[in-house]
Amino acid sequence: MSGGTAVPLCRKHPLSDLEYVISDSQSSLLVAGHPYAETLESLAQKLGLPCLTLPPTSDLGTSDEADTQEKETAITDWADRPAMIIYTSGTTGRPKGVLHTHSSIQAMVQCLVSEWAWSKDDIILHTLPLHHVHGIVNKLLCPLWVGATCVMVPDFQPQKVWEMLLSSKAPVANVFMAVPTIYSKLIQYYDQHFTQPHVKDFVKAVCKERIRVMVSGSAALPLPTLQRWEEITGHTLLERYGMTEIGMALSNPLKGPRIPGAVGLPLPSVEVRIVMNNTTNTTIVEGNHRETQVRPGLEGKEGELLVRGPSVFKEYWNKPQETKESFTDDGWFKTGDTVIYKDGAYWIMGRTSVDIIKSGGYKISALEVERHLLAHPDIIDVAVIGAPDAIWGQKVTAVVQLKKGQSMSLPELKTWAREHMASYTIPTGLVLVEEMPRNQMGKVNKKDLVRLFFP
Ligand code: MLC
Ligand code: AMP
Repeated sequence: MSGGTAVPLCRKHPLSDLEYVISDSQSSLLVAGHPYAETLESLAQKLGLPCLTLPPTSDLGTSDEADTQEKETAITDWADRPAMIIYTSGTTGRPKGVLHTHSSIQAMVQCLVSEWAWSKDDIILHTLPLHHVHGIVNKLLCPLWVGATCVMVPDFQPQKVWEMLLSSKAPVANVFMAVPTIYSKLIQYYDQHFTQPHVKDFVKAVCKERIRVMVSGSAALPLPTLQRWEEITGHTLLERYGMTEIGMALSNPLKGPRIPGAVGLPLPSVEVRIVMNNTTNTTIVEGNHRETQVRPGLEGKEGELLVRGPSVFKEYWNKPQETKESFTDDGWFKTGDTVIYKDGAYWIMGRTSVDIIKSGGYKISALEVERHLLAHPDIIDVAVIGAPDAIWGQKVTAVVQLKKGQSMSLPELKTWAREHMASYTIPTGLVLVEEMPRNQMGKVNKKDLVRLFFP
């Protein structure tokens, strides 16, 4: 309402990443939640910015004290004003700020509120970070829009989440959304701790009775996870597909059959195209919420997904060139995801670029990780790849060539990296090579590296 633009920060980012986001977004004020006051105040001082520290939650006034009278806002052109910038990693350069307007956020929210039938009686258990669309739009703004309740669980721990899902103490959650890694970790915990038949029956009965929908997204949901979750809870996870730049685009239905492994159809007001990779001229499929047209002879053929619609972002903050390059001349956003359309639904086949890694639902730029690792005094060459991983989707793995006579273990690398990198970007796999494998052109082929080291 004040006309400002919100830039959510990540609690797990090291100071250098926070500083980058604050500076790049040209933020003029820092707002620090109580536990982060010390960190942000010193950063604010360094950057010459004011910092507003919020009191501990327990000291906040109740709603009775607040001014609850509805006021008409004087701003009439709010719809196209900037509302929020979310930082996302790309294939090149440092993370980019994705600028959403009030109207693109409103489009995302209203679409999901109606498609997934949010109501004020809903209670969602919120276990995701707030600096990404999944956590801030799908799990926070949607429920707040309808007056539903969010139970915030800032640090995901499987035991805690199970306790909260199964407890009969109010507030009792009836909606759950997460990335596939969270479901895998909940399954792992279940298999280790809920071994008695009567406990298993209890878990299934409670989940079936209380929970109205469980959603998975942000990364591919492995079939074994979907199947095991169904056995444990009686819920077929509703898988959907989205992206920071476009909000949610494709979704299995709330009611009606959900196709395992597929991400359903375009949400209302979302238009999609599948075009031949590397050329946006040949359209394989064109579709929207209601209909799909497949070019004869190209059924089931892979291509890049393009998206158009009111929830698409406005621009990459201060990056007109990147913004231009990410759209086709006729205004379609190029997602960089390879998809197919078959059996009446869309299927995500992977990223077009090997330099984007998805681990735990986080998008990580391999080049950004390489940039950090190359600063290590003993590393002379490095290629970062995403190794397949059943729980994390992909595992950030560094293929490293060390200076002659040097040695390095994974724990040593992790300890060094902790100071410079966000925890979720630090490699969890290390492969030491005498010499970086290169093809005849002298290039590192990352697809070959994955095949070589993780056959
Ligand atoms: C990481 N770790 C691994 C690993 N990868 N350990 C073993 N094997 C692997 N392959 C370890 C790291 O070493 C580190 O350990 C820790 O995990 C840090 O990662 P983390 O992600 O912070 O871990 P954790 O606290 O366990 O949380 C797991 C998680 C979290 C799944 C809850 O990753 C998470 O919240 N993910 C959601 C991301 C998200 O919201 N994405 C949405 C993007 S929006 P240590 O020892 O340092 O702790 C979007 C659009 C859309 O995509 O469609 O929604
Ligand atoms: P982000 O840029 O962090 O918003 O991540 C968006 C990316 O996550 C997409 O471009 C996809 O690559 C991936 N993604 C999101 N949902 C799914 C899904 N259901 N299946 C496969 N990949 C997904």
